[in-house]
Amino acid sequence: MYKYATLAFMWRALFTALLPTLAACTSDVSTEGPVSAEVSISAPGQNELIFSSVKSASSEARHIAFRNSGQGPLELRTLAVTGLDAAAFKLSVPALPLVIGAGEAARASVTFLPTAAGTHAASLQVGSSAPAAVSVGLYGLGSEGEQGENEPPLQAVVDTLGDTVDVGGDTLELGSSEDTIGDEVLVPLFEKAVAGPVTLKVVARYGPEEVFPYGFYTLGGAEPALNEVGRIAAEYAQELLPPVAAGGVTFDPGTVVFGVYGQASGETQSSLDNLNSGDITHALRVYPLKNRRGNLVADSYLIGLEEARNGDYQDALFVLSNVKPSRVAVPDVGD
Ligand SMILES: [Ca+2]
Ligand SMILES: [Ca+2]
Repeated sequence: MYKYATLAFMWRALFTALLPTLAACTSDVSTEGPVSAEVSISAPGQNELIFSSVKSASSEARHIAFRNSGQGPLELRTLAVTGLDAAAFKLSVPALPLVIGAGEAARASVTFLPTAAGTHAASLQVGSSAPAAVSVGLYGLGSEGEQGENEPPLQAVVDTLGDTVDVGGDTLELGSSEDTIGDEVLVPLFEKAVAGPVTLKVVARYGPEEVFPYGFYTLGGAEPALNEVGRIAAEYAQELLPPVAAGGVTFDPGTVVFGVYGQASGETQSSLDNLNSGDITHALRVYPLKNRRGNLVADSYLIGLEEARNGDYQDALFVLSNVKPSRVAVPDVGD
């Protein structure tokens, strides 16, 4: 499963004076217009790639496309990974310099090979004939190994993802008390915030190696009505940004009040504590979502799920968007 990044370059005819041998190709370029270079990737507004891997093992490659959206040739000159953790990111690039024709693209790939556990950060610097400098943030989470004590703490998970949230501790085990910790808020039930679908996306899994179904539930009947939104395959049980194996990431609850659930280790873990009959009562911790710049993301929450009892709350981590806390009194169900 690859995540693509596209670097789009715009330019003006001034540039053609610097490349006289290519001028014949650019005779139709307008001399008007802004000088700009911009990066766009699959997640709009986030010029970054995120990786995870067990230490001393290589992650899957992420591919980057350098797209020339101008009307004449663009010269790609240098690609370099810089920053404190640059050595952990391996770049595979075409021979440079490389001229990219108008409307065409060149591709490179990046893999993450950490030598230590923890959060890693670096930057891919792109040198080209486009006037503005372009860079892509590279973030990786190394883990000691798979399962149990080898897994990364929830705080390292959210730090790598760029969610500037205090989850309530840097250690693997956060405790399973019903008291809020860190930036946690007690929100057992939600409502849709504005028009359009609600998004429920699994952004990390450090849980048992099994298929993980998840979704939302509604109340009113004798039992909660479960509505599956998606599933993550067993092979993606220990990583950031696992692909969805079945189902999707959006649903539309209309005006109905709902909670979030996941199903791990033969139990259902719900955002409403009274519904949890397994080893753990407070199975989901909910945090208002903040982005890498520290700004709150409107109507969005991080939700960490604990499937058993060790209290690491990263067995699954969701981002739930376009919701607000329900004002409906929490019903007396499940006890
Ligand atoms: Ca756990
Ligand atoms: Ca875990």
